[in-house]
Amino acid sequence: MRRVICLALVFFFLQGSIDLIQEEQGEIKVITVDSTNLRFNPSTITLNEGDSVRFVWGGQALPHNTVEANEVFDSGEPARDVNYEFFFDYESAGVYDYVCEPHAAVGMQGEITVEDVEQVVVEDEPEVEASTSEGLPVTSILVGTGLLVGLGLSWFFAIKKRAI
Ligand SMILES: [Cu+2]
Repeated sequence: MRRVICLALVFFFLQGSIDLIQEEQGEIKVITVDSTNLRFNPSTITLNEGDSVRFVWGGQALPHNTVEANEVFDSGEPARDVNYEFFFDYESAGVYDYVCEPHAAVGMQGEITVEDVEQVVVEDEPEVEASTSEGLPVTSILVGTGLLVGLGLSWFFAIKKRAI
């Protein structure tokens, strides 16, 4: 009976570990071009690691783009219609300055501050393929360890019972 309880506890613990690996979906913050046609709106934003920024405009009188100072992101050639999204992963905390290349000289620029987010288990965003191929060995190790712990506890209780 004790062995069954031990194994049940071990599996409960394992289930908890697996649940922690689930990731939250970040927010998407939208940046457009304001009515002057030469400014980003808003030009300064703060977001968290795991969030995305989306640059969206359509039917503009002048073509625009968005290029980060260190080429972290780049929407490509200036265009009157743009829908460009960039994801800030869990190692991206920092400040990102960007410009619209054709209008940088007249101050069409902005700044994105990405704040650090504590992550309990996962450090990198796992790729879809990697999670299925690497997920199995990790689970096997956890189950193996769990079984050993369960057997150890059963043995401990058996010894204890005999001692009484
Ligand atoms: Cu521009």
